[in-house]
Amino acid sequence: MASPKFTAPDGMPKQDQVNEFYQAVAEADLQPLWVQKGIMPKEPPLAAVPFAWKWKTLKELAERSGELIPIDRGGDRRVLSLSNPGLSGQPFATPTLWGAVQYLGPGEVAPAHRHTPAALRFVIEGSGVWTLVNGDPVAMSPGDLVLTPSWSWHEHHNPGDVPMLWFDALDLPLARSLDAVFFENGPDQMVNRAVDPTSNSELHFGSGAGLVPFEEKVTQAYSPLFAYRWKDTDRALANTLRKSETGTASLRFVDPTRGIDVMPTMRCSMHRVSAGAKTRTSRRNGSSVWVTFRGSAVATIGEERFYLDEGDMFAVPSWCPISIEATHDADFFCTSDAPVFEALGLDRAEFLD
Ligand code: 1HN
Repeated sequence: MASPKFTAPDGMPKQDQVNEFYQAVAEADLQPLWVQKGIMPKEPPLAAVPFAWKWKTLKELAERSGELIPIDRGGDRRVLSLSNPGLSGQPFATPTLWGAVQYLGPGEVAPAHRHTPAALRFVIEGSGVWTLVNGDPVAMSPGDLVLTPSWSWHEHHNPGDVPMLWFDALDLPLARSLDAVFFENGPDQMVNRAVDPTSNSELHFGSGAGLVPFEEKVTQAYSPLFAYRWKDTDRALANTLRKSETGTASLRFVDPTRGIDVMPTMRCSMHRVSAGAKTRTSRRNGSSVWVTFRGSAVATIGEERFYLDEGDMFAVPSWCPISIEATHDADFFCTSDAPVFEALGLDRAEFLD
């Protein structure tokens, strides 16, 4: 039936009226829902693929970048990003997470800047580096998790005589898809001070054993503790494993004052799998990036099997089943976008075995 306001020219065939209608809709920058395909798929259509990057390659290329590429203003960091082959050449490990290996040579400094995408480091190799987070010097050693939350000033210093290599993760792809990326350079004048390896953040919030400052209220969106030390993580994993019947232990890094994720966009966790043990097969929506910190294992992600050795990194896309079977006692660092899904009420997870 014709609408009261639009009368088709006398005798115009129906099909011509329909064609004219579609043309008018397009000219008005509108699109009818009924012709659109795939707008409400049964399950998320995935672009990112399960993928692993070998440490041998990451390390070799990071070292070569150290010899060939200076750290200058502009680039600011010597970083090789994990580029998921399913993401059309974008420098992202998953649709929401940036993952990378960063190399800082002896005597080098990565200059101060800040950005709204939140970042974290998980140290793989080296010693003697410290990073200045909002003026607080935080020492870095293998196995440590170090946070540089959204909009915090940060610069990295390597006054020692060995290079350091670490894993970087940022919520950059997420922030970018929200049009939320801002960036600012800091002063070129570097803070040059002898570093007490214990940051103020650790003195206040990192004593452990459930103790936090008596009256200090934390109101920011991220953890006031900027460093989670390997010796604490290792001890907590060992304690958990002692009472585990599965040969596996999984721990989450949290804000010590509130028990919530360390940052609002990235969950951080550490997983220990004893030689011969296997995790359950599970999946969740949202994606994650993993670092094999110690040992070796076979990970089954979706249909693919990945043979993992120390330093190998891998990406788990949304809704992809994953299980890990250790060939030697293995430890994994993992970061995911789970807090975002939970905050939005979009989280879904299940076990498949
Ligand atoms: C960044 O600031 C760092 O501060 C590392 O170490 C990786 C990737 C994209 C944008 C900024 C860092 C980064 C980054």
